[in-house]
Amino acid sequence: MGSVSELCVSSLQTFLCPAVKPLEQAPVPDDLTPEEQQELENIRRRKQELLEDIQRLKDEIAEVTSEIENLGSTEERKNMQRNKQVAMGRKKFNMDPKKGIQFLIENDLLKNTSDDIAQFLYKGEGLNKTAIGDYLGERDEFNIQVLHAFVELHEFTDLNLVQALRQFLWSFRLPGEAQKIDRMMEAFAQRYCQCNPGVFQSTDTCYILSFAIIMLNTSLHNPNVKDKPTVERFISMNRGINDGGDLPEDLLRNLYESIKNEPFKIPEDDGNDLTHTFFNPDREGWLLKLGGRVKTWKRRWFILTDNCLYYFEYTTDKEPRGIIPLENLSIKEVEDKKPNCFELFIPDNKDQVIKACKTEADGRVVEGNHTFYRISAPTAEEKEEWMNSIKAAISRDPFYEMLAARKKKVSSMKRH
Ligand code: 4IP
Repeated sequence: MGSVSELCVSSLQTFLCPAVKPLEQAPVPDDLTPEEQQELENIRRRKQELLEDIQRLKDEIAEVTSEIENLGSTEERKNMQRNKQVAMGRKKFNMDPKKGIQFLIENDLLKNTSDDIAQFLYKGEGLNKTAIGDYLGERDEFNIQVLHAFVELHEFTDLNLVQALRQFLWSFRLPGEAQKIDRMMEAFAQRYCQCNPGVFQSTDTCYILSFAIIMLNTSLHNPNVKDKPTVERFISMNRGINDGGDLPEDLLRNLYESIKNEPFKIPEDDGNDLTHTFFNPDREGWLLKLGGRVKTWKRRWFILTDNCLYYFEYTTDKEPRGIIPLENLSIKEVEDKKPNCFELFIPDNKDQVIKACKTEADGRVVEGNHTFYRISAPTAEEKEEWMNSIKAAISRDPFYEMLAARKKKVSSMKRH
C-alpha cells in the first residue's frame, strides 16, 4: 500500500510543477483584440484553477501517505506486542496450565470456548506436553469439554488401534493419575469407535484393548521385563473382551506385530508416565514355601503377575498348585532356620485365613488355609527383589482397579 502511494506522489511530482504558486500575471499584450484579451484571461484563470486543484490533490496525497505510514507502524507495534503476550501466555501455561489459559483469555489472545482452547492445545506450538496432559486431565466440567473437543480434532478414521494410539499419545503426555488417565482413555476410545464404527462391540472393549496394547508395549520394550509375551499369550489375554466375545485373531496379531516392530513414542519421559506408573515388571523364580497346616517346606516355582502370586510344582506346569491374590496383604522380613525369609500376612488380623486357593493332591481346587505365607529365597539379594516386587504389587494400584471394573462390566454383558 505504502509503495503504491509513494509511486503516485512521485509521479505527480515529476509531471507537475514542484509547488504551486499563484501565477504571476504577465501584462496582456497590447496587440490583442479585446476578444483575444478576454480569452487569454480565461485561459490564465483556468490554468490557475487547475494548478490549485493539483496542489489540493498533492496535499491530500501527502496526508494519506503519512496516515498509511503511521498505520503501518502501529499495526506492526500491535503485532509485536501480541506476539510477546502470546509467548508470555505459553510460558505461563507451561508453568501453570490454568493460569496460562486465563491470561490468554484476559488479553484477548484466545476465546473462552472449549473449541478454541482445544485448537490451541492441539496445535501445541511452544507448549509443554506435560502441561497439555495436565490441563486435559482436569476434572473440571469445562476441562472435560476441552478434552472432548481436543479428541475430536484427532482423525482416526481407517487407522488401526495402534496407529491411533500412537497419534493420540504423542499429542500430549499422559498424566500419572489414574482418574485422569481413565477420562482421557475413555474419550480416546469413544472417538476411535466414532471414527471406526463396527470395529469393536463397545467403547469399553476399545478401552480395555488400548490398555492391553500400552502394557504390551512396556512388556516388549522395557528391558526390566524379562518374560516377553508371545503373540499367542497376547491373544489369549484378550479373550472375551469384545462384550463377552473374542476379537478377530488377525486384528490382535496385527496390533501385536505393530507394537513389537516399533515401540510407542512417548513425549518427554520424566519418569512419571504410564509405562512407569502402571506397569510393575513381573517376577518369577524358585522359592521355598512353608505349608499351611502341615509345616513342610516345598520348593515351588513362583510367578508374580496381575497382583497375584502363583506357585507351580514345575516351571512347565500349566496349572498352578496355588494362587495368592495380594490384595489386602502385607509383607515383612522374618527370621527362620531357613535363610532369607519373608512373610505375607493380613495386617492387624494374624489369625484370619488369607483368601487364596490351592490344589489338593487329588486335583481338587480348594480354599487355602494359611494365616500367613512364609517364604524363603535362595539369596539375600533375591529376597530383596521379591519383597520389592511384591510390595509394588500390593500397594493399592488404581489402574488395576480401573481396568478390573471395566473387565467386569464387559464380561457381565455376556451373561445378560
Ligand atoms: C503340604 O505338605 C504342602 O506343604 C502343601 O504345599 C501345603 O499346601 C499343605 O498345606 C501342606 O500340608 P505335604 O506335602 O508334606 O503334605 P504345596 O501345595 O505347595 O504342595 P499349600 O496350601 O501351602 O499350597 P496345608 O494347609 O494343606 O496343610
